[in-house]
Amino acid sequence: MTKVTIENVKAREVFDSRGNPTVEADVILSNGVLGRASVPSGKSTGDNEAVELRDGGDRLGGKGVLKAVNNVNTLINDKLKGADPFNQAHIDQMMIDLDGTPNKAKLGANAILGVSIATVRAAANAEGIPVYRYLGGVDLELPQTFHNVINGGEHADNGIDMQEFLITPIKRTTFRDGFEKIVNVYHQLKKNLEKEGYQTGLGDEGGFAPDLPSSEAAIDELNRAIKDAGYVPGEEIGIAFDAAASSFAQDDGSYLFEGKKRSAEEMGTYYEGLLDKYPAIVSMEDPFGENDWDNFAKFTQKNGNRVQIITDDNVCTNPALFRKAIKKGMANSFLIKLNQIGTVSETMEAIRVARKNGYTTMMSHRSGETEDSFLADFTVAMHAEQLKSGAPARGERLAKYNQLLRIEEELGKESNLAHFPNDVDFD
Ligand code: 2PG
Ligand code: MG
Repeated sequence: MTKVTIENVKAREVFDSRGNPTVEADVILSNGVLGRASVPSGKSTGDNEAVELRDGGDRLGGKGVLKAVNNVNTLINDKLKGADPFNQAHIDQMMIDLDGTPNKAKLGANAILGVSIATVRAAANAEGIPVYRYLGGVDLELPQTFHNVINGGEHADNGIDMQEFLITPIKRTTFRDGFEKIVNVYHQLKKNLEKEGYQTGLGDEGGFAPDLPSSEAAIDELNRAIKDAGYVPGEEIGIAFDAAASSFAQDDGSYLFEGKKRSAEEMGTYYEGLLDKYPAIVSMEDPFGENDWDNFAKFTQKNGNRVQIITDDNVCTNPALFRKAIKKGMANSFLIKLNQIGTVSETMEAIRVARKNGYTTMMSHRSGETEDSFLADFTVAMHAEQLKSGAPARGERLAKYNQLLRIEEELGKESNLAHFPNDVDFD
């Protein structure tokens, strides 16, 4: 049998869910098999994220990605031609070396990630197996999903300072069963907001974007919608939030939150008040800004045994920063975003570092997404216990959840339910 190799790598500019340009990459193998992938884009981005290469200038508000596309079509194509598509680590390393910068600034992480994922797809297609099976092998399970149903912060034009208010199924018999419960709460929430006279337009991640008076009011709405839909908060449906505190952190180390300047200590007390008042809160993300490692660590020491505390902006899916956070005792869970680091292999390394050190992981979409459902397959393949991919609304969010429904059907009895964070004993 002749060896299958990469024949051609090419890219084009397509558009994401916010109407911004992004990279779509194709990897074509010598046997004619195609792998295709498109790249998401964040808004509340951490300083240490790999570089998303944009054209600048006048066209499309400077957000064009033709430079990144050109890098795929020339430099990356020249390098990968003839390479083995089944050696993902080698493919990714060749692109990292070709780029030569610590943060993928030369070729663009958007160019590199597009090709990295498209290579996985081409290899899986060539083997005639689904991506989740190609990367994950056997004994697979569906993740616990977290759904951002009220959008605030940089993801919505309302006055809510925190970015995401999420609900998650705790008790469920299957993935579908849990997802149906979330859909019921989502519709109940809309009814409640309408009754109270709030707008029910959607934010970037498919959640509602009502102009509520405070973040606590948003958590209150979730609690009420869960109950009104007939479920017990904290038992059947849990609550989570992503404060994305970097977006209201000030240069002097304080936080401008809900119209008041507050110290990190005051923010800590505020969060503890929320945890006391709403026992349904099972997980919180980025309660402190990305330069506030000490206060983040202090808060974790005090509260890490009663709630999952995720860090996203501080560590940016970077294995080196994960190690630093672990040493410092910051957070007990890591958010995982492929485009923060820029290759499939490095993302897998980050997940390994987290697991070896007893941190949980939550896979994540970006606020700017495409119809690409790779994240669903990747989450199952990584045996990832948790995934957040937005509300059960808007096509680019549903692309992931609908793919999980298909995967559950394909796995049948093989799929177990994931461990829930509140089953984890942090002591
Ligand atoms: C986050 C993400 C995803 P963005 O902060 O966790 O929800 O937002 O993609 O805008 O960085
Ligand atoms: Mg975040």
